[in-house]
Amino acid sequence: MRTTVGIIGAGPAGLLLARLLHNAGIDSVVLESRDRAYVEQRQRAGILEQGTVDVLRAAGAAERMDREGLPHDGIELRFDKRRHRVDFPALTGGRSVMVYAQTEVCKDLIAIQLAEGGPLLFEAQALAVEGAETERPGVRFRHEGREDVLECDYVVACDGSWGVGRKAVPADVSQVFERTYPFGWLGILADVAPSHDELVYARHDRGFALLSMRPPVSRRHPSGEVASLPVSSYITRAYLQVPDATDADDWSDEEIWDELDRRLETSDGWRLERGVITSKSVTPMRSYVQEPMRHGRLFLAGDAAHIVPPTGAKGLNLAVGDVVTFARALTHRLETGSTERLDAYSQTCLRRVWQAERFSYAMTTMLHRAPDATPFDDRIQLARLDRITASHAAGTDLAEGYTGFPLD
Ligand code: RFL
Ligand code: PHB
Repeated sequence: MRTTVGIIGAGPAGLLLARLLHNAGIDSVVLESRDRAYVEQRQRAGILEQGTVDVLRAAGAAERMDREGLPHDGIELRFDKRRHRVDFPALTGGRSVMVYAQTEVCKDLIAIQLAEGGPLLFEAQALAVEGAETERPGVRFRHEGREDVLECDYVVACDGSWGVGRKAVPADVSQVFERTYPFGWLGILADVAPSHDELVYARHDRGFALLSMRPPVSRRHPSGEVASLPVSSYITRAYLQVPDATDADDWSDEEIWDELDRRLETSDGWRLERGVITSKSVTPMRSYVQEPMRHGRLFLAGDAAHIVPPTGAKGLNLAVGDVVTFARALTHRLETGSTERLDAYSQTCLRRVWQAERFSYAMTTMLHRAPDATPFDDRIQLARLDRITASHAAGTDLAEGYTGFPLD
């Protein structure tokens, strides 16, 4: 099997890359180890930055997002039972974000790819990247019980944090920067309308809590038409900071609601609506960057190269930035013969990656309570939050980081 760009992984990075290359007239093959249903149902991100929304629109993959996604113009910070709204457009000159789940982005991109794109093979597991330093790299993979090699001009590893792409970069040319946090997130989905019309990020002495939302699972009218959806039709997505290595089953539904109630409480009588919890899982928190993001003709993109803790809602958006950078660089190479932009890929991506790492780290440390936190640390967190409420400059810094750093 032979193609121009071999893509490992059909998460948001691999799927969007295939779409961008198709639009630029460049052929690719996507290898995905899981089946379609698994990829389409894996619960993850929920917030798209303005730049991600713009890229999906320009790629012709935003029709459903524009109908069903919820544009959000701000978030609420809660601490000391107080509420403070951060107004994104007012602070950033008109930028905002979109609530539209990663599952839906993937479903949309898969449908387009299967209808008009190049091959997308499910249950095709990449085993190794070969010849990254040569002109003819390849991906050895297993599909339908047989081993085969996908020969390519370029390989882009979009295979997430546990993939094989990153392992093909020799240890002596790569450097890893990493931080783990001594806590995780217990995430739930619940069949009840969100209790607030924007996301709520809460700092509490008992730990962090986040109130978010998702579109309802069934959204079609009998006519087949899809209506534009009011927030009241959405369901609740919420997270609680929990100790490292917590088992989701250690928490009963009632305990989860009680804890959300405590951490989200305000002094103005706001109420949290409860409902049936339909999903519960725990995610560890990690910051990770592997440099460089390119080795010969192998390029790393998305979670394959970097992880951020989810507090800043940056992971999916960074993945989008990487593949846009690669697609533009390869298009430039094919149009002009110059490898200048491909050569600069790692440096171009890493600048944005480190800004997102910084932002996610700052949000995480401002809002979570470390197990060894001292009263001094608590006061510093409150002072950081208070600064955001009191200073236009501090509010702008948060709003610019949240709505996203520019792609260029
Ligand atoms: P993915 O989505 O992990 O996709 C990688 C794909 O590669 C496949 N794969 C292989 N295929 C073939 N051969 C192999 N050997 C393979 N090994 C792996 C996998 O099956 C998979 O399909 O990586 P990608 O595309 O880089 O996308 C990254 C995002 O998924 C991730 O950064 C975000 O989900 C992070 N994230 C959030 N990001 C945001 O921008 N906004 C958010 O609000 C947000 N919230 C979150 C999050 C991540 C979370 N978790 C679960 C880590 C909330 C949570 C709870
Ligand atoms: C989500 O809705 O899953 C979500 C929202 C904001 C975050 C992280 C996750 O910062």
